[in-house]
Amino acid sequence: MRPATDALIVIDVQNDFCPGGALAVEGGDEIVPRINDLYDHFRVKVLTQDWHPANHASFASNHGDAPFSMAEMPYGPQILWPDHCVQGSKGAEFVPGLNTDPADLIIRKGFRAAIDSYSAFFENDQATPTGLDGYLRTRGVENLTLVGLATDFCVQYSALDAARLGYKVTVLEGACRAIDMDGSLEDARNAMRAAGVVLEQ
Ligand code: VGL
Ligand code: ZN
Repeated sequence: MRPATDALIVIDVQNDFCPGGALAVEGGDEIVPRINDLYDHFRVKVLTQDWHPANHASFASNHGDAPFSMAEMPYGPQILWPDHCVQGSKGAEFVPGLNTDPADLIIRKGFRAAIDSYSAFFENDQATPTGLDGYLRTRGVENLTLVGLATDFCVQYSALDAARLGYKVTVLEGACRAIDMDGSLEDARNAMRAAGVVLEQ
């Protein structure tokens, strides 16, 4: 059992990011048994849930554009996604096989229509906090182990923000799967390593 300074952060293991979902990540469902086992080793366990209103600005459908095209937002360039993880939908639910009972906290993100939120810590403007840092800090957490979906988007952004906030961060790649568009997985691995994030299997 890890000490209470160590937290497991499970990123967005939701139906829409698994095969058959609206923004399916190849093999996304394969990581579920490993995550269910990992809970036993951590005293502090947090799940995140991507949770968008139907009029969300990251949805291509709301711009009349094709999914996976780019848009310019006030906070910078943004990939336009297929509608996914709409609040209250089946796609936004956690994958049925994922044990959610051990979670101390479930934090939702991406609920503001005008701004996307990949990271568990900040929205994509890099400034609006989700509150997770305050939660972890007030519980005395210093070390984070990140798992979930997708390695090159929400896991990467969470890992980079966590490192910037001063946490020691490990990403268990074996318990993650990637979207991998245009080399985004390799870019994410390089950026995480450069930020001092430890990549383990
Ligand atoms: C994610 C794209 C859009 C993720 C969420 O969980 O990696 N990616 N929303
Ligand atoms: Zn999303």
